[in-house]
Amino acid sequence: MRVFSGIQPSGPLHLGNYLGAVRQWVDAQSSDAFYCVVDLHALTLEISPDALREQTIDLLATLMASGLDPEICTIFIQSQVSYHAQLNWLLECVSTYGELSRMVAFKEKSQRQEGYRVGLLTYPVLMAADILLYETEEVPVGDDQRQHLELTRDVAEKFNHRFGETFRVPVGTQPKVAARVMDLQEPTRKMSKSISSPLGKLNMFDSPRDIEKKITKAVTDTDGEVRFDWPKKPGVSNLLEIFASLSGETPAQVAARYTRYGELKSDLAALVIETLAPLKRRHDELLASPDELRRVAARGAEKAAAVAGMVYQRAAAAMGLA
Ligand code: ATP
Ligand code: LTN
Repeated sequence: MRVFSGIQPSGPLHLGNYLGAVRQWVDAQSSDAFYCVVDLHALTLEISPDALREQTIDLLATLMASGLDPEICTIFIQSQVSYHAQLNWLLECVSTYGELSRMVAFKEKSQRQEGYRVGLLTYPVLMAADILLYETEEVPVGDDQRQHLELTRDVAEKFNHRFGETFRVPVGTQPKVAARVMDLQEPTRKMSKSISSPLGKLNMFDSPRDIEKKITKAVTDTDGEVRFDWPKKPGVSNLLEIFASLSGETPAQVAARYTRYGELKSDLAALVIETLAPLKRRHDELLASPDELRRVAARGAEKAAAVAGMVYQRAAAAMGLA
């Protein structure tokens, strides 16, 4: 099964990124899996060149510390495989302004940036290029990426219809629990790197004290009953989903074991700390050898380019490029 997914080097990963995306990647890794640090996508954010460089290497270390093994799968950096930017242009010429301006992520993010740049609008086309270059069958992502995946499928189908069978049409996959981890302070909105407040997001490498503090302060409700019920009890349901995702139970099974919020929160904090501690140690070790991380990326880019080059040539020829 050909698997592809990508993640932006836009800052430290939070628990939503880990449970919604990265852990699925680890489960799906094989010689047919390609995972990409999408640094070109991160250029749509306000980010300094030094920060982008540092966060890109840090993200590589985070992915490997989470269990991705470059001996098993291919891990690479998007900008090191030039076909992504090249196919992006070809696909921009089959995508419409209308479909891109309907993307929810664009509508939200463009409201936050005054004089937003064109890259924010065309962002999902580059994402489609990422995916289609690898003849991808499955794209493991969190729930918030569903609409972008639909656009990728539409673009692929439109291209195939107009220029002949060129791209495989992929599907997105989400985990059964924790596909949409919510902000701990505003549990009706997703935990986000760029939008959540410091108390609202649990970073993978927060200190044990911070993890405890953030979970203790997580917003719940006043009826005091531990019950899994998203519409009525989003705060508690969010904690139950996170717990279940880490313990391998269902949220209802976890709920059945607790009567008080305090106990649920302190056990959840202990479980999060215990799960993440070895990953943090490994992350720090890996970061101590940045040259080795760069070698991993270079080898990954070479393997990725061999596949992407073939698909890019096919698309370019189909469109009539010489
Ligand atoms: P930003 O806020 O900067 O857009 P983000 O936190 O949404 O960042 P991304 O880098 O856009 O994170 O997403 C990386 C992966 O993590 C994607 O597959 C995305 O679906 C997933 N993901 C992001 N947030 C969550 C969340 N709260 N719950 C589950 N999965 C998530
Ligand atoms: N838009 C995605 C990141 C992303 C991606 C991809 C995910 C860029 N290219 C290709 C899957 C496949 C996001 O998480 N914000």
